[in-house]
Amino acid sequence: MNDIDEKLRPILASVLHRNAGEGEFHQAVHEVLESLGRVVAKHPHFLDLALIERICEPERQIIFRIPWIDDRGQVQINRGFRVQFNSALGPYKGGMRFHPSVNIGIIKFLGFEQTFKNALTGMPIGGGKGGSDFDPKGRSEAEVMRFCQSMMTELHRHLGEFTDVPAGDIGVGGREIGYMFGQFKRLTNRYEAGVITGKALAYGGSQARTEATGYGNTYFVQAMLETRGTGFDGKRVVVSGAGNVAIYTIEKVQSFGGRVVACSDSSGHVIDEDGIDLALLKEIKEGRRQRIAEYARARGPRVHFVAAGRSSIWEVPCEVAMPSATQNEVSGKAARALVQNGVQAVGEGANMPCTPEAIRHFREAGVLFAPGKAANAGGVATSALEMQQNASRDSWTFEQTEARLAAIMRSIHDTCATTADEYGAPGDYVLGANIAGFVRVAEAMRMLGVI
Ligand code: NDP
Ligand code: 2IT
Repeated sequence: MNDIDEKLRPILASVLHRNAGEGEFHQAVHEVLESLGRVVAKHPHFLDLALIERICEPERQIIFRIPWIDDRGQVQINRGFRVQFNSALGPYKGGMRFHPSVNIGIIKFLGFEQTFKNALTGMPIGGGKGGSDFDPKGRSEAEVMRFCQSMMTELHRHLGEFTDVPAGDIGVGGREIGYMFGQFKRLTNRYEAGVITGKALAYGGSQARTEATGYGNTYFVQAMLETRGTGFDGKRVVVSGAGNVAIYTIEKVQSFGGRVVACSDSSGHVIDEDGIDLALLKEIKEGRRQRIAEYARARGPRVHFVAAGRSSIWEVPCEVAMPSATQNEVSGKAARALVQNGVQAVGEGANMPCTPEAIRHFREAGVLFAPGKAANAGGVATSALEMQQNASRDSWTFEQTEARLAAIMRSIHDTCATTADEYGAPGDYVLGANIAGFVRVAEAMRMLGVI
């Protein structure tokens, strides 16, 4: 608690007490409150009206049963969640995660982060998150469809283009979004395209939404590197994960001249000194839905597969690290290895992938560090562009949409940098992102009264 301003300590104590056992949520709140001491010192009115207490309390939390029948005729039960965190700036907006680790604390941390992230985009979207402990791995197409339909049978009553707009996250991609939208449309008898984003182009999706999170993180890191007179060209890069965010990070880094030498999934990582063959990775991961060892097998003896638990992907030397798998995947030990190997910049593609200890190491070593709520905001920003296209029954070209994404990422970078300067911590993107996101949400909440 010593790193928190004393006026904010009772707020954190109350969050810890009222959300017992929700470690990831505690971690996310702690990190934001650590930054807010400088805000309340300069602008004490943010302590009024319980603004900070209210921002830490979700507006609504929905937990429900999802029954479905598997291919053997057995009834399966999963738990569904939607945390509608904050709607001061617009309808709740944020993805759905399907992963066996999902619980209320994880969805709450993601919804909390989303609120500040969405504020940083400058777009009219509030924060929310949802998901289920359903594990899509090894499930047939028909099982995934039945599960998505059962989930939406309950969830649809809480959604709407002006109420709450889900999208994808871990375990939820174009296929799942299609099944969820199909069931929403059937239950409501409305073609309300703006109720969900990440749709395929065939039925109201946006160009560049699939690429947006990975591309956006790459734009953000490029902007950080430029502040030190450098860029991706010729740099060794490690990207963890091999899902949506990782794949399109690798694509953009390669187009900027970087060499991505390693990526991973939960079973381990591969090291490819010639640079990841992206067409092959896409075929294995997006097409065949296979494990990452298959990439090493297909590439031949020059590529190594290292099973999870043997050694960490973060021990592979690199100049830029872009963690794009899941929360707390970069430990203090991993950060020390990265720093020892000369890492210059870290861009969080995933949500909260670096532990507080890891962030401390990067900060002390002067490593450029982009926090997820700023660096991975390109995905949700492009979701907001998808909502905009749906509302005006329009669709833009890839080039137009990507140009908007690039401008948004530049603007988020500059907002974080200037906010950090203004609050006496130049180069501290964590502080800049937390403060700029908080101020935008808190100002709107103040104007809307005590609700
Ligand atoms: P995907 O499901 O497409 O890919 C996730 C990748 O991370 C897979 O390679 C997966 O491996 C790995 N992974 C997931 N959980 C774990 C775990 N517990 N341990 C080790 N590896 C794991 O998800 P996304 O790419 O969409 O999401 C990745 C991260 O980016 C998440 O933190 C998400 O919240 C964040 N994010 C996503 C956005 C989006 O638009 N999709 C936007 C902003 C942030 P395996 O297949 O073996 O499980
Ligand atoms: O964490 C995230 O920002 C996402 N999973 C994307 C959310 C969205 O609504 O596009």
